[in-house]
Amino acid sequence: MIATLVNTIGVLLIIAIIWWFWLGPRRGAAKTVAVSEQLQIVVKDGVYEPDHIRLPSGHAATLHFLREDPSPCSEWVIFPDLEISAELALNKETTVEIPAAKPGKYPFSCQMQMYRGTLTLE
Ligand SMILES: [Cu+2]
Repeated sequence: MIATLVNTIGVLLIIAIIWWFWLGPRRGAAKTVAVSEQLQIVVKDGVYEPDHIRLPSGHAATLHFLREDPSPCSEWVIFPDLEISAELALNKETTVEIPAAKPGKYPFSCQMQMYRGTLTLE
């Protein structure tokens, strides 16, 4: 009886964790940000802020990541489709060069995909 209860709680906990990190409502601002010379992305509390970035395609750009989250989870930012990964310094701005690329959606994330964002080139 107790074992069943413990198992049930364990399963519910796992579902809650999965929901929170992968399936739940996006906690990041879903706003789209226009291109600016100095676009800063703050890495904090499980989200990139902003997490949707729009840039003109065919132009190289520089993103400025400010990581305020000390957890190792947030240490790397990865753009798999652009073959970019960058180690983010804590409480310091790290610049990430985005090469000129074709229009499209380029997701980016930390290495465990808990932090997630989308770069749209258009
Ligand atoms: Cu992570």
